[in-house]
Amino acid sequence: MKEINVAVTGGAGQIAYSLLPRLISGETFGENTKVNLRLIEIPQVLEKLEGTIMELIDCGFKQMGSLIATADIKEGVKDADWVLLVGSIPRGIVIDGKKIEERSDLLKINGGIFTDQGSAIGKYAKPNAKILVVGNPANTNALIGMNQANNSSQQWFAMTALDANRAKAQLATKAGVDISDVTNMAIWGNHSPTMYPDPYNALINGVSAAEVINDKEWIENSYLPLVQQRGKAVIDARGASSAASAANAAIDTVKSVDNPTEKGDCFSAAIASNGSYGVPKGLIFGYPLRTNLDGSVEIIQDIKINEFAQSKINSTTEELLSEREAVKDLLI
Ligand code: NAX
Repeated sequence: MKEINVAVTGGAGQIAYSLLPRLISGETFGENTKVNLRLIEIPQVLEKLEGTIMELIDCGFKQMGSLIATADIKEGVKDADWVLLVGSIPRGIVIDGKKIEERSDLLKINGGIFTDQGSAIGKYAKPNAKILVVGNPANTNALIGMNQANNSSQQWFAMTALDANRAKAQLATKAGVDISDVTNMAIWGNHSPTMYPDPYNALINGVSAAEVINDKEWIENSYLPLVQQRGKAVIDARGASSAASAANAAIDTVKSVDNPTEKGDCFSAAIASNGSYGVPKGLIFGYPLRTNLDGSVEIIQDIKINEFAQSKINSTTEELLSEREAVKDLLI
């Protein structure tokens, strides 16, 4: 059996609870790959993490390799092939007597975490490691981590696959088709309410979804908020943020990066911009991506951007630029 090392931060959190069994069940990395898990948590939570580990052992998956629980990021990411950065500090937490409500404060606090994690990944993870940031604010956390890692042979992603799955589901429901009939769904920009889920280039059975639905008012005024606010709707209903669907999206992303993309389709994740579509270089920006047969991941070019799409792409770019400005002290 082939072996890989997978490091996950936030191992005792609710997303990890759904994610970890699926990483070692053969589903994500294949039946013939043994997965060595390195679970990284803050020291106060290591005891709780033991409970999750007991359950992982009790699942009895034959693809489960070694299991390490640690609060030491260097030990956790050593020789990692994949690093899933799920852990972060949530909005609303009280630190030094102050309730953290502002996005700018959240950016700085989590930014501090991602400087140490990024630098450890750059030094100790494998040279070809792939890193997926789930913890919010995901794009800017990835920007900080990638910057600190300063290792161009590694590849950083921020997760927008949950947004893409939500965007496909809403189109399928509206058009009365199966979700598998919806392809080519791109999420442009930030994993935040400014993201742009693209209904014009998404396809329903090979035809533009916007054309199939043929309701411009719904597409431009109802569809976007439905997708953009779906996370909040889940919190309102469940009293907790999306966990099973977030874990599923992380697995979708790993599989999309590790396997060639079907012809005519794309997958969604945020990666460092190379200037494509006029987005400033280096911003971690959600793009339609493709994995090639040689394993390289590229931004799909020549997608038609109409005026409506361009205005949305401009707004989400502005937001990412202001986030970058807010954390500029953490960038090297
Ligand atoms: P939880 O609060 O259940 O778990 C987070 C865990 O991270 C906790 O156990 C905490 O102890 C740990 N942690 C905090 N700082 C850490 C550090 N420095 N090193 C290691 N572990 C650390 O949150 P959960 O619901 O699992 O969500 C995790 C993150 O995913 C949040 O930031 C959340 O906002 C984000 N999400 C991102 C999504 C995306 O699409 N990109 C969607 C789902 C989710 O909202």
